[in-house]
Amino acid sequence: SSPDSESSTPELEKAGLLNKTKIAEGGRKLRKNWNPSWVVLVGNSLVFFKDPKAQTPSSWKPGNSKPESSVDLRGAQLHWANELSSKKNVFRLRTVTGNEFLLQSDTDSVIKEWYNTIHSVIERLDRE
Ligand code: I3S
Repeated sequence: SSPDSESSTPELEKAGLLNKTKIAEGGRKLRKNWNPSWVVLVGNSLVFFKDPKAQTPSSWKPGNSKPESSVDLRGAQLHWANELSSKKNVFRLRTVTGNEFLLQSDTDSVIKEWYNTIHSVIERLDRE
């Protein structure tokens, strides 16, 4: 792609299904509630949608599916966190506002790719 499109338009970097639980909101600890989530990395944000498979076909037409929540990756911290769960392949994402999420996949290659991609976005934002 041209340098122009890379610098101006937020591009879709990655999308897929992960298990997700929010464990803190504004620094306040929350009770875990794991759920499958459709995760989209676009521009500087990680956007969460409800698991499309859990929805009716009509509720997930383009433009019809609204995000459940979204995370600004600027200044965020990313760490492997297998000690925070009995599940394997868990990492923790902490935003500057003190929201914390655990993300997980049973598939090693899937979680590694997500970790690496999110990590590179955070590093890019740190350099800006
Ligand atoms: O870290 P915890 O508290 O052991 O996490 C487990 C619990 O949140 C549990 O919920 P209840 O305590 O409401 O039953 C969840 O069902 C588990 O999935 C949590 O542990 P894992 O190890 O799956 O993250």
